[in-house]
Amino acid sequence: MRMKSLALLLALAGSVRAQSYRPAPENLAARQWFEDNRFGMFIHWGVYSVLGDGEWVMNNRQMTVAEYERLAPRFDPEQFDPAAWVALAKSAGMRYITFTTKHHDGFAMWRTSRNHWNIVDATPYRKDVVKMLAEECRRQGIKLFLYHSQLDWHNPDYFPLGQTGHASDRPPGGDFNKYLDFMNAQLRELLTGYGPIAGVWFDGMWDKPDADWHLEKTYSMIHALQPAALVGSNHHRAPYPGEDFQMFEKDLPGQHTQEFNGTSTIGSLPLETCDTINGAWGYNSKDTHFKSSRELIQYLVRAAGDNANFLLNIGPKPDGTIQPEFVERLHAMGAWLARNGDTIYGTRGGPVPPRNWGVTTRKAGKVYVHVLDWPDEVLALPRLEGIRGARLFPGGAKVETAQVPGATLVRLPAGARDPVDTIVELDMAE
Ligand code: FHN
Repeated sequence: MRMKSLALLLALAGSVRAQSYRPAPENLAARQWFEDNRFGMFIHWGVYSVLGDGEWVMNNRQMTVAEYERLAPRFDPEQFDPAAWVALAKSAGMRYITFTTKHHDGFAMWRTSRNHWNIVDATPYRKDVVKMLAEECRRQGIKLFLYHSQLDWHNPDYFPLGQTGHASDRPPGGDFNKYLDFMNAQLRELLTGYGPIAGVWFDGMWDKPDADWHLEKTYSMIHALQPAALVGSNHHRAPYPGEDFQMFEKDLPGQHTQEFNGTSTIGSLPLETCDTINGAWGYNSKDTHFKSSRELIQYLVRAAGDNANFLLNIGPKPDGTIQPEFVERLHAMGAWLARNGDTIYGTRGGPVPPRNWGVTTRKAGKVYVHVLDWPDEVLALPRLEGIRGARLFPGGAKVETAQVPGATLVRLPAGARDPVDTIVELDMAE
């Protein structure tokens, strides 16, 4: 009886701690940095890349653990060049990288001491990819977030199973709390052995949404080890205590075009949305449905107008190279940002809520009107007070504005039309 009440007290203490989570000053500063920098590179890469059929291949082809493990000896990314990857992200105007340390297949892309299902012990490559990437990110001054799957199709203690991974042929009867200890131990390795980590991007809790994940234990461990690291989880729900940012997948915040976003609601934390260049996260050799550079730039702009970051994915090939269709689009985005980045970096969404024709972004003394789908020549905005001047960005040609009851009218010069984004810069009284 006394043991029971002690356990209850400890559990309560845990949940009170999580409920009363107060982010450290360096965490608050990191949140601001995150919002100011707006654009990141998502990287899905692992043993699944060998089959060129996406990161869900183990589940989709109903492979057992034993069958899937045979991929590891074939994963030998001899052409992996972390300097080139980081340089590519930078050339696209990206300010951070979010790398899949472990996806749903449970495979660790670093030298873990917790099992042999990792890149150093199970592949001919034998190098710690997370370490190589972390060092290069530091060298080139870009921040590194760690994607980490809570869902695990490989670990026998991930039991009872959730909604996926049923063909893996693991013996029934694992101990889920033991799995969580394993997961926390792996996270501890990542947060203590790889220098400053900008954040942890969790995914997979949706597989067992009603299980007790003991989030407070995992989250408080991360905050204690690296107070500035931002914790976020792609659980498709409103944020839980202990989280520092909120992400949306293949949807702008608040949109519900994807089934899994059906119930997601926007909280008060910094926001991020992620998407793919073709339709795949992990390398898919057959998917040639590439979005155009225009579409990708416009998505970045719409995200900024929604006050959210854009995390754009690449799925490198198993040999470590990145396909030219991705490189070409990233360079185009970088070229656009080199000209127009002032209207994206360091801004917040608004003051006009997103519209079909486009969005607005703002920073001290400025509002940027991004016209993505050219309406009539005269654009009617909800009335904005304090406009001191208006011009095209960049370039400076004057733009006429007029105040009428309830609206601000902006006349877009016909010759100024930009098929990607016509930007009008408004000088505002501060
Ligand atoms: O199942 C994953 C998927 O493979 C990918 O990692 C994306 C990225 O946001 N998230 C999951 C689905 O919600």
